[in-house]
Order: sequence, then C-alpha cells, then structure tokens
Amino acid sequence: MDLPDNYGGLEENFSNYSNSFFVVLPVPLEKTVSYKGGTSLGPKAIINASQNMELFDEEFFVSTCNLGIHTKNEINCNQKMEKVMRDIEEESYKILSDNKFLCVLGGEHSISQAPVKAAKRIYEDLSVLHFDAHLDLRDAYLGDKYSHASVMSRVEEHCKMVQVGIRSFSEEEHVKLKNGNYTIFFAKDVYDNKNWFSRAIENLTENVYITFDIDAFDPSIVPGTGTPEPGGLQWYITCEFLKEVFFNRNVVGVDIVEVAPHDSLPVSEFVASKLLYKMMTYKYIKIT
Ligand SMILES: [Mn+2]
Repeated sequence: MDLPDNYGGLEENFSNYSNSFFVVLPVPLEKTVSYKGGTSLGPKAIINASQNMELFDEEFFVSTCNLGIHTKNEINCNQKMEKVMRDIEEESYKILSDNKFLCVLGGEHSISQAPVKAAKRIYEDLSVLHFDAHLDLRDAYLGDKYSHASVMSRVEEHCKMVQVGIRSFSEEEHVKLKNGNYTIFFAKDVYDNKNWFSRAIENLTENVYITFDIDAFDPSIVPGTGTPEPGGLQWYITCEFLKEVFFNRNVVGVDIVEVAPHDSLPVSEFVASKLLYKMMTYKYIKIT
C-alpha cells in the first residue's frame, strides 16, 4: 500500500491543516551553495525517510503524530531570491499566527532568515538557537547578502543568538567575535559534557526559534551535507540539550537545513527526519 506523501506518511485525519499542530514547510532552495550541491533534494529525502520511521517515541512512549502533522506544498524556489524569502516569510507568519508549530525543511541555510523574521513579528523578545559547524557570520559571501555563509549576520540584525557546535570560521569572523558580544559554544568544549547546558539556556529569551544546520552533527553520523566538518556533535548529547531547551523555554519553530542526500548512503536524511520528530516530541511533552 502506498503511504500518503507527507511527513510521517499520515492519513488525512492526522495531516490536514486545521487538525494539525505541527506544520512542515519544505523549501528546496539551492542557490548559493559553495562546495557540493544537493540541498534542493533535502526536503523530499527527509519526508521520504520519515515515512519509514517509527512514529512511537521510544523515550516518552507517546505517538507524537497524534497532534497532527500537516505538510505544506514546497515553496517555489525558481524565483528571485527576494521573492523566495518573502514567500517563506509570509507562509511562516501564517502558520505561526494560527498558533501552530513551524517546521521548515531546507534547502540551504540562507532560508532561515525568513522564518526568523516571521517569528520576530509575533514574538518581540525572540532569540535564535543556532546549531552549526560554521559561524555563518560573514557580512556577505562572494558579494551575496543572502548567502548561506552570512545567514547569521542577517539573523543578528533582528535577534539575540546562541550558537552551538561551531568549529569553523574565517579570519573576518574571528575579528567580529573579538569585537562583538556573542554567545558561542564551540564543538570542542561541548561535545562530551553537559556543563554548558544551563548557561546556554540562560542566554535564550522565553520565545525561541531553532535553526539546525545538519552539519553541526559529526560527519560520521551525517555524511550527506554541503560542507562537512570533523569533530561534530553526537546524537544523544544533542537530544539531551534540545530536551532541556524545549522544557525550559517556549520554542515556537525550528528549521533543519543543509541536508544533501547521498544515493548510496541514505543515513543523513534519516537522522534529519528523526531529529525533527524528536523536537516535535519534546514540544508535545511540554504542552500536554
Ligand atoms: Mn554549516
């Protein structure tokens, strides 16, 4: 039997918009990638993987999908960048205004600035929790303000940020760090302990948006990404931290970006799919 083609492969009752608390917004954007392509295939691969994933949570013994998960049509990314960004922002704003939980699937990292702007229109105090191997704090990259490599410079124009998993940055970014007021938890300091959890959470405001570049994970568990970096985060420490964030703050939306599927090694999209479901589950536990 063919499953419905949505996140989780859910029947109509559990996936129509009005019944659903979670809303998945696929954004297959791939325009400014600097090394290897493939991120435009990310959303579809993650959704396909989700249809082969157990929907019962093994940690809390709940079926998170009972809250309903609606999957939107893909954002049309064959338009001018300005228009793509506006479309993402307006869709995100609608979803958040309907008091639903926003889940954006990329696509390259540059898309994150749009849902952040949408969330900021509703939550004045919004802060952004950023998982990534890279700082993404260039002012612009190759002259492009919308580049994936400068996305957090766009975000910091609107919000306070906490950055986790960082292990790669340029000289320009290093100068910026020294002269600015950043809250960064470098991969080398956080990969094997929880000592940093409370300080990271203290630096987040009540309403939080999470942007998760999948390359924050170690390439041994996520080989399929545009710019892999050794020395990344592992699964359990990441989930433990996310759980603390969800339980102690009001997370209003998330994105998962930079998944670039490998035909011969489909593990990355399964990790991304499960990561999203884990975050949904932590939200479910917090609100039920
Ligand atoms: Mn990255």
